[in-house]
Amino acid sequence: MFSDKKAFQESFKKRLEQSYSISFQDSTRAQQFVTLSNMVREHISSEWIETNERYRKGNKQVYYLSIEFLLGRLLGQNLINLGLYETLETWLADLNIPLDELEEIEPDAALGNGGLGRLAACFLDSLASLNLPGHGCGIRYKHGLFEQKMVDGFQMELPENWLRYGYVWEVRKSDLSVDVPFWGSVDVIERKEGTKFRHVDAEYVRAVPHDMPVVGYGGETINTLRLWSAEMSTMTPMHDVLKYKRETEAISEFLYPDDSNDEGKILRLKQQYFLVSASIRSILRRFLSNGGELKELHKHVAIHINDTHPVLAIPELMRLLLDEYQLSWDEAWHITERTFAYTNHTTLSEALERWPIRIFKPLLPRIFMIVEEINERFCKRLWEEYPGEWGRIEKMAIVANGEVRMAHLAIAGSHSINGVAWLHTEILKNREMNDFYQFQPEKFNNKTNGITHRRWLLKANPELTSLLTETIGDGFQKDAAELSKLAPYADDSAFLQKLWDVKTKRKEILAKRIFEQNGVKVDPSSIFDVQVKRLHAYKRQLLNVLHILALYNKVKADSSYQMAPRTFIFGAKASPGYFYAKRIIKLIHSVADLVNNDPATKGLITVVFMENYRVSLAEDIIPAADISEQISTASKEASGTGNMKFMMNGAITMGTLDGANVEILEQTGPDNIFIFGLKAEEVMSYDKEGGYRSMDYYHHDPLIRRTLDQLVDGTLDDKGLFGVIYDSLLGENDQYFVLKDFESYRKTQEEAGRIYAEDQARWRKMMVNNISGSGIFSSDRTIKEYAKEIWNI
Ligand code: 26Y
Repeated sequence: MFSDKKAFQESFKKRLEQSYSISFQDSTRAQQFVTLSNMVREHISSEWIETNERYRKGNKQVYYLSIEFLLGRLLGQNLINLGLYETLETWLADLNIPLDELEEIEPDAALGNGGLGRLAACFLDSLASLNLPGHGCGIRYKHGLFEQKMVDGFQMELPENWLRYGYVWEVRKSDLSVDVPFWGSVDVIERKEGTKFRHVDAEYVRAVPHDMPVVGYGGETINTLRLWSAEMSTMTPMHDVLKYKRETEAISEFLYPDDSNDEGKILRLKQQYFLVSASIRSILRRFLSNGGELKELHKHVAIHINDTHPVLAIPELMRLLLDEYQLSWDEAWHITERTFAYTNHTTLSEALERWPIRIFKPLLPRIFMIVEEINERFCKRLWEEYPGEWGRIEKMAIVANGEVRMAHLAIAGSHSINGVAWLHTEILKNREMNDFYQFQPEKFNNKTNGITHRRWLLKANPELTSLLTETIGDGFQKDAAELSKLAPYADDSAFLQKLWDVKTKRKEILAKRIFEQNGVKVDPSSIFDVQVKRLHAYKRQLLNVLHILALYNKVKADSSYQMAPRTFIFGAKASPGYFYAKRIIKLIHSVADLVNNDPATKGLITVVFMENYRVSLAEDIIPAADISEQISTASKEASGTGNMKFMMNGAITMGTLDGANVEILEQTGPDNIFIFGLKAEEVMSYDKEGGYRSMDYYHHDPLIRRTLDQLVDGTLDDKGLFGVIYDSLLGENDQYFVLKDFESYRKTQEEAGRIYAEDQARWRKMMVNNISGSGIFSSDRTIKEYAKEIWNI
């Protein structure tokens, strides 16, 4: 289909006309997009079948269970991975169809919030590209992450609707549906062979799989992402059918609905069990139909749980092995513990999941029984290890104080527990999970995150990709480690100039988009200083915006103050119920209004907030960045992955020694990164011992004082909107050390600006050293480590 230009063009036109009963001349870009995508999907179908056949022959399979997959758009990436992009671009151009316009039609598949979901998507790409048998299991939310609309500087959330025109990349497989039980009770039957359990009066929800192809680089391997959709089951007798329909379909309606009340909590827990019950049963079905022996399951199947959200997979597998396949507890546990591995993505206590028993038990009665049994046996082992140490055992228990602790269940039921960056894993081992580490140190390991260079370099930045290819050959496209070949070019002025031209080109493209979206003119020769990520207090967008305000004050107070012109670019969604985060978004807008409209700073400082940050927007922003803001309070960001994407695109990190920044520094060396602020040890020591008084910084630093006063003195608004922010810094002692790190940040920013303006040769060299050192952050490296050290594939 894609081997001959004439044949392709004919077939494309014909299919277009047949599908839409419209002449080719009159067809829309959307119709062209759908037609092309369908052709691509059909093109890969034989490889998809072959991949599955290959897997049937007995090699070990990995299943990556995740409540989020933040895929973004697929057409362009699939074409790149199939090696068809450039060909089709020219063939379509012949028909007067710009391929990039077709790509723009595709809605982002935004089935995720941020880092954790995007990591899952990068991992799928790496698994397929390394020809490894790894598949995703997730939920087909009808509405992905909300769309952010800015109204007067306030975030509004609109429902996202990625399925509105149908979705070209999925295949519905109704015949592989599974019925998932909720509520009801458990019947205990005593038999000679032992006790048996059965669900009684359960309400069933039908899980219908929708399979998506995951196209590996080179097109040899097409893995599967199976997303489950919730529908009415024919196993549930009809009572109040409307209510049943509503409650059933609600399960796959939205990504993470509000969980601030019990009703929302039940829905979240339903989603989690729905995902794992359907996935585990489909995994077992496939394993058994290929002639697998259950007692050998762990030798043929590895199941990875992405944070604790899918942790009920552990008791669900136990349930199936015990109740449906009549294994003994010890046999079942032996298999289960060897099958599962768990990744932790955060140390923030508010993100550690705990479910009240009063919610858990009635919804999942049999699962609760099993969790209690797991807990009892776990505590008994602890008792043998630590006789008499009640306090320790209670701290480590899985069920305690009326709650089920999901992280403890994950640790008990997995053979591997990993953090996502060196520092994060150290903190898990030595603090957050220290009791468990002491008990079973061999389970703990680190797997530093990565990103797929196929999306974040080849796809997002074709200009840089071409330049690299002409400079070091195309080997890096397959193997990102070859980016290190660029190192010698750090002193090659001809190359440095070309690199600069590429960056400028990408800044011009972004500037155009900013003008279209925000109506703000930004200067591509200014420093593009970028912070894009979810909005959260610990990520400290506040430090960034206060620094901008302070800089503005400095320029206003001293007209001789020299600075390189800067454009500060933000992108961030705040969780709908997170009031403080939303107020910071408003603050960014208010500062932008003040600064962008003051003739005194015109052309020097520009502030832009780009609405609706998402994967496809990131692909435009990241290649254009000069500075990458990674300024979380040390010890709070598990890894970060945006930091890696920026580095690979030649932006210089402005960061704390947090998450993977520590390892980025290791790669670049201290001369190619801007590090500032408290170290993790210092933060943790303040957290524990106290000794920090934010008020002192207000009193002793006139610039801080002047800047903070503006939050409440009417400079930015006259309705007291920013009192909460002012109070968090001074009244509540600045939990995230914004003021403590302020001066260090300001100085480091000044240094960055100075180098950019006065020592451009040095800056360009830094860019090269970042790109050449970024290969290790390819998710291919990460996935190889998982494959070898955790999954044993
Ligand atoms: C349970 C609920 C409150 C919850 C919802 C979403 C808890 C956690 C999350 C998402 C967490 C997340 O995205 N964590 C990020 O994971 C990335 C991939 O490992 C890390 O790079 C990043 O530092 C971390 O914040």
